[in-house]
Amino acid sequence: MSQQSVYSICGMCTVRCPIRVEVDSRGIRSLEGNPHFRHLNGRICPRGVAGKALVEDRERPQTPLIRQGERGEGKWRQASWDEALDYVAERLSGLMDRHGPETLGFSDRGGPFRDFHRAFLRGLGTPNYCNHDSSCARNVQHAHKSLTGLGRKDVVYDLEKAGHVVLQGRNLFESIDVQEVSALNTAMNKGCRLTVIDIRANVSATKADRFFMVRPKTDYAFNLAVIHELLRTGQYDREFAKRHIRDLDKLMTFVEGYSAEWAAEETGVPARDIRSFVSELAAAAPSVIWHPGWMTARYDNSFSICRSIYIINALLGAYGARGGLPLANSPGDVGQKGLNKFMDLYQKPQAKRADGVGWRYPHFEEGPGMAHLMYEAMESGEPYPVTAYIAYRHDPLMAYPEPERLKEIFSNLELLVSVTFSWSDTAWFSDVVLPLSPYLERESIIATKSVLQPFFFLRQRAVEPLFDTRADWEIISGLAKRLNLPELAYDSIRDIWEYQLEGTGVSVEDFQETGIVPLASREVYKDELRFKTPSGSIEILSGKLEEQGFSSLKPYESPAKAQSNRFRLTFGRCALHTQGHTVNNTYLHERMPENVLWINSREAKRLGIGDNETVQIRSNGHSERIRAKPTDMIHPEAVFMLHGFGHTLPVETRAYGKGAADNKFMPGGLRKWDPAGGGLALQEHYVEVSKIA
Ligand SMILES: Nc1nc2c(c(=O)[nH]1)N[C@H]1C(S)=C(S)[C@@H](COP(=O)(O)OP(=O)(O)OC[C@H]3O[C@@H](n4cnc5c(=O)[nH]c(N)nc54)[C@H](O)[C@@H]3O)O[C@H]1N2
Ligand SMILES: Nc1nc2c(c(=O)[nH]1)N[C@H]1C(S)=C(S)[C@@H](COP(=O)(O)OP(=O)(O)OC[C@H]3O[C@@H](n4cnc5c(=O)[nH]c(N)nc54)[C@H](O)[C@@H]3O)O[C@H]1N2
Ligand code: SF4
Ligand SMILES: [Mo]
Repeated sequence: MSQQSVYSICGMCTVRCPIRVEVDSRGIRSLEGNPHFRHLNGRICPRGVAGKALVEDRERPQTPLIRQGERGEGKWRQASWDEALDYVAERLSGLMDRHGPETLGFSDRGGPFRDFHRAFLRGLGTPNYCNHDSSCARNVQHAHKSLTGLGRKDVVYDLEKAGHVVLQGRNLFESIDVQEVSALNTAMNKGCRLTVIDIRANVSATKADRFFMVRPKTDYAFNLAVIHELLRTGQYDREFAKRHIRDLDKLMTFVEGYSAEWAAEETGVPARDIRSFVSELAAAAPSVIWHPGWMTARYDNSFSICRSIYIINALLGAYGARGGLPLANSPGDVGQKGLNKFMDLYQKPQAKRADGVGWRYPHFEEGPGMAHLMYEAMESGEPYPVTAYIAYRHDPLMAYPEPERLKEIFSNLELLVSVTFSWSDTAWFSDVVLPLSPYLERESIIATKSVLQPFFFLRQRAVEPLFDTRADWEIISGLAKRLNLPELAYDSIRDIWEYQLEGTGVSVEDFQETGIVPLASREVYKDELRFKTPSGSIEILSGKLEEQGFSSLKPYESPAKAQSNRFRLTFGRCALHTQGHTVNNTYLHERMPENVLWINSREAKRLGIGDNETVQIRSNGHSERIRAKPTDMIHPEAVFMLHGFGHTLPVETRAYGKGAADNKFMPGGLRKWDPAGGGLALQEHYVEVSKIA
C-alpha cells in the first residue's frame, strides 16, 4: 500500500503548527510536526496527535441540519448542502433587505485564515465582524497599543535566546504553543532562568528557578513594586529609556509609594525576594522576556497589569533585543510582496458598528470588535436591530458568562447559524448547523506568519471527508454564489490560492516540498526601533486613554476579602484539551475525562473535604458537582478548575455530565469588563464550596 506525505497545518487549537501527515489508502497513518520547520523539528502536542480521533468521531455533525423543534430542543432535519445554503441565503437576504446589511452579526475565533470570510462580510456590507478576543487577549492587545502603538503580535517573544523569562498568569508548559515550549526548553538548557508568578503551582512552576505564589488579583501591586525597585536602584536601562520612553518622570512619581515592603503586604511575597528577583532580572537584561500574558480577560485591573508588564520590558531595554522582544517582520519588511487580500475587493462598510467600537468606544481597535457588546446590541436593538448571527468556529454559550441570558438574547434572533466541526452549545441552539470538515479533511486559504523569519503556510486536505461536511471556502463560496458576490464564488481551492499568490513570486508548487515557504533566508532583527504612537516613543501617558477619561497610571486598589466559605473562581487550561471542543474526543477523553476542583488543603480540611471527594459548588442559585483536589499548591483564597467541561448535550455521550462548567458561575458576568482595556473580567466571581450532605 503506497504511503504518501501531506504537509498541512494542525487545527486542534489556534496555534496552527505546521504538520506532516502520513496517509495511505486506509486513511491517516501518523501525524507529526513538520520536520522541515526548525522550531518544531517534528514535535507535536498530545492534542495534535488526537486529530485522527477527531476525523473518526461519529459524534460530530455529519450533514447540514435545519432546526425542527424549539431552539435548543435538539430536533433536527437533515438537509442537503443546496437546501441548507439556500435556506441560509434566502433568510439572510430577506433580513438584510428589511433592516439593512448591518443586521448581520458574525463572530469567529480570530487567526490567520480569516481573509475570505471577512471579505464575504464586507461584500455583504455589514461592519459587524467580531472575534472571541474580548474573552481572551483584548486587554493585552489594547495595553500594548496604548503604550507603543503596536499590536501584541508586532513583537516576537525571542524565547530561544532569552536569559531570563518571567511567566505571570501564563502557563507556557501547559497552555501550549509547541514552538514556544521547545524554544524555552532550548534556552533553559543553555542557562536561561525561569520565574513563575501564579496563584497556584502549575506545570510551568515546577520547572521554574523561582516561583512566587501571589494572592489572586494582586499582580499589579507586584509589578508596581518591580518598577519602583528598578527605578529607585537605577537598575533600569537608562540609555533605552532616554531614547524611547516618554514621561518617565511621571512614572517615577507615580510609583513612589509602591515599595517592595508595601507589595509584600499585598501579594504575600517577601520584600527581599522581590528585590533579589529584580536584580537577577536586571543582570540578564536586555535578553529578558516578561511575558505579557495570553488569556488576560480576568480582572477589572487586567489592562493595568498588562501595561505594567510592557513597561517593565521597556525599562529592561528588552524591545528590539535578541532574546527579548524584537519586532516581527511582515513580508514587506523583508522585501517581499504579501498575499493579495480578498478583503481589498470591497469597501469598508459605511454603517457604524453595533458594538460601539470605533464611535462609542474610540479607544478600542475596530477590526475584531467586542462580541459581548454585540450581544448587548442584539438585546437592546440599539443602535439598530441585529437579527441574524453566524457563529463561525465560536461557541459563545460556553466561552462567555451567563449562558442562560445569552440564550434569551439569541432567542430573539431571526436567524442563528453555526459553522463548526464539533457539537457545541451554540450549534445545538442554532437554526442551521453547517458542518465543517475537520482540518485533516479540508484545505484552508494561504496564510502569512509574521515573525523574525516570516513565511507563507498552507493547509492541504490529507484525506477526503468521511461524512457530508465541507471546507470553509466551500461553505463561504456556496453562500457567495447565492448572495450575489461573484468575486468569492470559487469552485476550486487552487484558484483561490493562485489569486492570493499572484505577483508574489511564489507558486502553489513551492509548498509541495516542505509545506511552508520562508520569505527570508534567515531570522531578521530590525536595527531601528520605531513605535507607532503619535510621538514615535513608548508613551507612559496615553492621549487616547486620557481623552476617554481613563488614567494611564491607574492607582492600585487592594482586592476585597471574600466572605467566609466563598472562594474566587479561577480557571485555565491543561496540555490535554483545547477549551471545550476536545472533551468528547475519544483519545483525549480517555486521558482526561473530567475536571477537578483545586482547593487549598487547609481550607478543604476546615470544610471537612477529603481528597477526591465529590463536592458541591454554588453561586447565585446555580450549583454543580465536581471532585475536589485538596492541595497546598493553590492560594487559600482561590479555587481553580479547567475550563471547557460540564457538557450537557446528549449527542456527546463521552463528555456528557462529566465535571463542571466554570462559565455558569459568573452571574452578571457579561456586564463585568474593563472599560479601559475592553476585556471581560471573568475572575471577579466567587463560589461557595461545600460537602454534599
Ligand atoms: N469561563 C471561561 N470562559 C472562557 C475561557 C475560560 O478559560 N473560562 N477562555 C477564553 C478563551 S482564552 C478563549 S480563546 C475562548 C475560546 O472560545 P471558543 O473560540 O468559542 O472555543 P473553542 O472551543 O476553541 O471553539 C469553539 C467552537 O468552534 C469550533 N471550531 C474549532 N476549530 C474550528 C475551526 O477551525 N473552524 C470552525 N469553523 N470551527 C471550529 C469547535 O467545534 C467549537 O465548538 O473562550 C474564552 N472564554
Ligand atoms: N493545551 C492547551 N493549550 C492552549 C489552549 C488550550 O485550550 N489547551 N488554549 C490556547 C488559548 S485560546 C489561550 S488564550 C492560551 C492561554 O494561555 P495561558 O494564559 O497561559 O493559560 P491559562 O491556563 O488560561 O492561565 C495561565 C495561568 O494563570 C493563572 N492565574 C489565574 N489567576 C491568576 C492571578 O490572579 N495571578 C496570576 N499571576 N496568575 C493567575 C492560572 O493559575 C494559570 O496557571 O492557551 C492556548 N494554548
Ligand atoms: S499546539 Fe498542539 S494542538 Fe495546537 S496546533 Fe500545535 S500541535 Fe496542534
Ligand atoms: Mo484564548
